[in-house]
Amino acid sequence: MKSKLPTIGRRAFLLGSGAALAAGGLSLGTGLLQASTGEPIRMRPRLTSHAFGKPETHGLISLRDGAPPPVIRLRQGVPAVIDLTNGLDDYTTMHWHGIRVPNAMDGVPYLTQFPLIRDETFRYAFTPPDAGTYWYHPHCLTMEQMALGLTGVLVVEEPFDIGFDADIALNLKDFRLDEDGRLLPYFTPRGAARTGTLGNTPTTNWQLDPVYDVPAGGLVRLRLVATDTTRIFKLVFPDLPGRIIAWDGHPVNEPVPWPREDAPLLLAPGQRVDIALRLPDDETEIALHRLIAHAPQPLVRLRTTGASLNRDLAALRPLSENPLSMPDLATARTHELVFGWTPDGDGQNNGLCGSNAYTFWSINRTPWPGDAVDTVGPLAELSLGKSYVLRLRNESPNQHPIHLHGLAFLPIRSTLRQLPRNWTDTVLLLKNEVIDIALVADNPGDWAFHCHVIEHQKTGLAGFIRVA
Ligand SMILES: [Cu+2]
Repeated sequence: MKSKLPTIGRRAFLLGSGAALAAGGLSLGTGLLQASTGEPIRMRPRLTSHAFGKPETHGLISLRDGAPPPVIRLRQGVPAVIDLTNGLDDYTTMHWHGIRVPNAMDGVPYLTQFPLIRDETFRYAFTPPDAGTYWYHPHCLTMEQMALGLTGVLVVEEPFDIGFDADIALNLKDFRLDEDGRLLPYFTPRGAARTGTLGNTPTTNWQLDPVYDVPAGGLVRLRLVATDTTRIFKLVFPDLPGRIIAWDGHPVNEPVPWPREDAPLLLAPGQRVDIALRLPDDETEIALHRLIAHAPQPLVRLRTTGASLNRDLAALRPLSENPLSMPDLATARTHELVFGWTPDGDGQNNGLCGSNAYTFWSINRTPWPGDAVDTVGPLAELSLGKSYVLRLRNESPNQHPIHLHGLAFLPIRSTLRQLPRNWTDTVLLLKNEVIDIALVADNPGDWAFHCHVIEHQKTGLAGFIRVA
């Protein structure tokens, strides 16, 4: 028999944004939201302030005052209702990254809904088909609102208990601040035309060096979510018994190597990785690291407390399979999509949802000029229920995490490396790499398809794919 903490004790270790879950329910104040009683979850983006080890930074955006957007917990197969009320003077919408929602719930301005003006409410109602780790962020004024903090983790719980003693969501994001805590420009034309404008203040759940208490000898699930607008994280995990259990929400089909300092794991904007870790038996401190200019820097520290729970990784139940359709490669038609640097394009010169007057990037030689456009049609038209291969060809010397809304896909081959065939919604294209991805077009609608380096997205590296 495996040893377990009593229910309340186990739940007390469910951490979101650094706040513990109160016995008897979840509420906004604890940093967790859950659709449990059929009551809608209410979200209201608003301006707030927070201190990142410096004088307070003003002009941030969150759903809470002085704290990061909360972790939302939904249940697989259970309907969720989220009312978004815009508390900002600017337009906004919300997108549920990686969740296979109905198209009208996808939160993409002009493509699936009109953006909200101040105090306007939009009801998002969907039933998450897949368990796993996802996240949410606005899709209008994406650059500004995400850079200012509006990115949150969304957990879809499995229908049964996997057997962890603690479950911690880690929202990885850099801010760009001066010495007095003032916000520096997060969008620069120079950055947008190259790697992007990197932040200088690395945070996890908006904290510089968070430490969480975890039970000694216990099994912890860590959900790492790259919500930064630019940074491709290089992750190093501690030399402890553990394994990567899910990639971009879905249980892994093929093992992903445990990353070490000489071979870090790349986690690009939009991507998630879930790990299971067996904690040391004694009271000590362990850390997960990210490499910054080859130097390891802790992104979270875990302090083991209490008598050892003596748990065994083998006692964990396997994650439940998500209901995904396996593409039929024998009948799949191929569409090629070329990502390139196409300088000096004209953008949509009206600023709608943060559109720029110029573009640098293109898909199939066509720069996406801005959010409210009707001059550019779909990049590909897929027949509902059919299998496809999308050949993603990076003709630029920069890396691009390419994200497709509404559908999950499998990478099936790369010109540069061996890629595990794990389900994903965001695949990192290395410089000059070509990756074939395969999918079944089983969710109808116009699905946004773009680079998740937001400066690239907002200067042309975007478009949509139609499934009908
Ligand atoms: Cu890009």
